Amino acid sequence: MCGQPEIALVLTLVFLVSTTYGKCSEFTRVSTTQPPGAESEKIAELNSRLSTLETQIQKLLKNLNTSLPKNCIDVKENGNHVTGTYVIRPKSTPFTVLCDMNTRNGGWVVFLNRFEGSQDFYLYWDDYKNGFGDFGGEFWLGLDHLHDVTGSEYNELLVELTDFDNKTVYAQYHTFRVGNEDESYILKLLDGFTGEAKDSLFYQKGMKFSTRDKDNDNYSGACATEYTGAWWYNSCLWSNLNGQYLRGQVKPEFNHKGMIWSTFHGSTYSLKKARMMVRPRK
Ligand SMILES: *[C@@H]1O[C@H](CO)[C@@H](O)[C@H](O)[C@H]1NC(C)=O
Ligand SMILES: *[C@@H]1O[C@H](CO)[C@@H](O)[C@H](O)[C@H]1NC(C)=O
Ligand SMILES: *[C@@H]1O[C@H](CO)[C@@H](O)[C@H](O)[C@H]1NC(C)=O
Ligand SMILES: [Ca+2]
Repeated sequence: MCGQPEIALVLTLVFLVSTTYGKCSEFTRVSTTQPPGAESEKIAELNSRLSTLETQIQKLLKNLNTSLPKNCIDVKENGNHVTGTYVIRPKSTPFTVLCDMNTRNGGWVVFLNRFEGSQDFYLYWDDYKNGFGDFGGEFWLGLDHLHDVTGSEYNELLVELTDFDNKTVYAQYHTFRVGNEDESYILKLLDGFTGEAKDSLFYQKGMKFSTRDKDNDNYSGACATEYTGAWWYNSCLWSNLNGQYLRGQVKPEFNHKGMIWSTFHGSTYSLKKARMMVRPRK
């Protein structure tokens, strides 16, 4: 990671400061027999050395702050071409993301990854807000982070879907933005569709996010509990990529409850893999 030399420097400085403090207390202990003038001179000198160190630490911390990449395109432009986890800082607080550096020229922040069904996705508002799972397996990055990434810069969205014949199709959107928690992470912007998966998301555009414990949909019942997922439900869905992992064709009673994208195999086929990812658009 690019910040490590700076961290080492900061730690060295912190060590220097603490040893200086150490000397200072030692000095106070042994100095009682010395003339009072010499003592205050030495203290003044130590104080000025301390404030120099403080200034240097501040400067280094600031550099560390501003040198963090804002997104996975920045990470890539810093010379990292390997898919993996990186620390980004799109807004004020840094956090770790998985950057896909291979798909369609790379630079994607992956916010949903499912491929084998080991992670439970029928979870609650706080889980979807904060994220769950792990970057080495299946995960949801979290809506706060998704808002941090897409809330101010214009981002494009890539949805990658794979069926049980290992056929992969894409849905790509030129513009994608999710609101903040006060806006219930509304699917604010969604435009410029292309892709052979066809568009199963536009019906969810403009909708707030709903989970099994928070009904923000446009339906008299609760879509999230009726269709066992968490999504930008309208009344209710053409897609449900956080639905149950049901492995291919399902019985009629599981209609719309699987990990579905209606325009690719319909609402009774639960897909094998799904990924959703964003990057700043050019
Ligand atoms: C680093 O950034 C954080 C978040 O913006 C801020 O709170 C902190 O004061 C910054 N630190 C420095 C040394 O600038
Ligand atoms: C799909 O890919 C997996 C992993 O490469 C393989 O084990 C499986 O046999 C493939 N399935 C089909 C239907 O080709
Ligand atoms: C919500 O439902 C009402 C009534 O069916 C409809 O008029 C409205 O357009 C819907 N809202 C959205 C965002 O689709
Ligand atoms: Ca409702």
